[in-house]
Amino acid sequence: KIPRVQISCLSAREGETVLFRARVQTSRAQGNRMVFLNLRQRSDSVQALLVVAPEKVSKQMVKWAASLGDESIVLVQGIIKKSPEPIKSASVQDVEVDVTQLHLISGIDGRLPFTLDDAARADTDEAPVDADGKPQQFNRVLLDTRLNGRVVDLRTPTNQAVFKIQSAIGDLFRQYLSSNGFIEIHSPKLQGAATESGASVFKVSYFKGNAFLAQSPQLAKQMAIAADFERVYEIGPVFRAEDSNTPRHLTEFMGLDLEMTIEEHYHEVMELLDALFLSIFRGLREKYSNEIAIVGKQFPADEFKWREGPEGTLKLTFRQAIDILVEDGVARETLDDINTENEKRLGRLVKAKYDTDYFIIDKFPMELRPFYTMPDPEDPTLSNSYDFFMRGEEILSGAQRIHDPVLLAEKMRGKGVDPESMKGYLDAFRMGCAPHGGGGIGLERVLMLFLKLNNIRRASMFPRDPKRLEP
Ligand code: ATP
Ligand code: AMO
Repeated sequence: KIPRVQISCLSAREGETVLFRARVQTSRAQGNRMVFLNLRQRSDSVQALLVVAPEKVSKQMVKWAASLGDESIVLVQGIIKKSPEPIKSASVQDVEVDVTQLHLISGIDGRLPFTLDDAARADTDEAPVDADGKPQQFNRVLLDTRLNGRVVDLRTPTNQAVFKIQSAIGDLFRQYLSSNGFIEIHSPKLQGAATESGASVFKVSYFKGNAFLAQSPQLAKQMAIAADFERVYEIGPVFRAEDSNTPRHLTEFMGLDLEMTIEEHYHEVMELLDALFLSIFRGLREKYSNEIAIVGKQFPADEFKWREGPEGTLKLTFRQAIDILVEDGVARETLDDINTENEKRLGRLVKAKYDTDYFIIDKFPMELRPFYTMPDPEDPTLSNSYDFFMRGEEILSGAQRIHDPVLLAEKMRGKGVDPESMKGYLDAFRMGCAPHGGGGIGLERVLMLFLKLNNIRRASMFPRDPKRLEP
């Protein structure tokens, strides 16, 4: 029986006859007796050739192989031979396949939206030049075109690596939390009312009435604490009906949320979230350096930096952050809140001064935070809340929560929320609930900023934004 193998293992198979399935990246005829095929499995490829030979490969077969559409899938049987020339690329095998049989498994119906070669270049790339410095035929593929033909775009080595890293972030999140006593929960995405003050909701019809898509698992994760689960997390979709056409907003994103009880101080939660991020960053650096390097070729980025060791992660209070901006010339009167532009500016200032792409801002003014946020007992204009940043953009928002139902109802009214409309949630606290806090992370933001992809759509396999519901 002929062994079925992976292209990535072909180098070790010299002299053997093997069988494998692959995509035809390109096929190129040389005369009418020979055809070169470039075969690919995900990010690995190998050169194969078909040569007319008695009782093996017919002339018709060579002609047919030369006509195979790029990206069709074939089953190949062949003998592994030493490559005639040394191969430079790590993803290209340094052997050649002498094809003895070829079967079409899945053909191409119509035209590809763009070639994989074109998609493998940055959308901003200049046309590549050949050995004589002459610009080569090259079509720049814009982001929108890529997203329309997303399935083909996702086949590039860069995107294969991006989504391996996305999966790794979820794995590392889960591993860290489950080894620290958290359990995973699954909260409903269909809701009778809003779940997050501030963000707008999508309304869907629900039998004879309406329902809303959850804007965060906020209420459910707090109620799980009231139900004595003590440490919970969720990885699930979050829906935001905000008409934000920016490089960092989606209308549906993947939320990595957690909630936990507090023993003495809300900084227990902040410290745990910080340790969680460090374990994600370390895990990526240790196990995914190849993938990070592949992405870096298409999206050049300075390596993501964070602080290790005794000094630890940089933690600023909101006031200190404002002072840094004021010192740099931003007018204090404009700094009631830190807008996106100032957020990025702060990121650059922090990087220059502290050499880190990752930091925390603590103690936000109460008026900037949702109703469920715990005021600072020492200064009620401030709150026990924090945001985390990567490369000067927010990736996490979190806080200690109010667990006293009277104060909670008062804060709801203050933000224009009718406590009656959230009775089930308020009741959870009327029946006793331990002090607690948590945070919510946007998975696509972490991925985008770690790899510096510059647009959140590149960090989502099939992104949803105000203008896109397809594919
Ligand atoms: P959070 O919801 O916790 O604040 P976020 O990062 O999504 O997280 P938003 O308040 O939605 O924050 O927006 C943050 C920044 O993004 C704001 O400073 C706002 O000016 C900017 N922003 C939001 N929507 C748009 C938009 N459509 N165009 C330009 N900027 C926007
Ligand atoms: P917040 O609304 O700040 O907080 O959301 C938490 C994190 O989710 C990400 N995020 C987004 N990602 C993509 N597109 C969007 N439109 C978008 N909006 C937010 C960001 C943000 O930091 N309930 C609180 C969390 C908590 O307190 O536990 C909440 O939802 O990375």
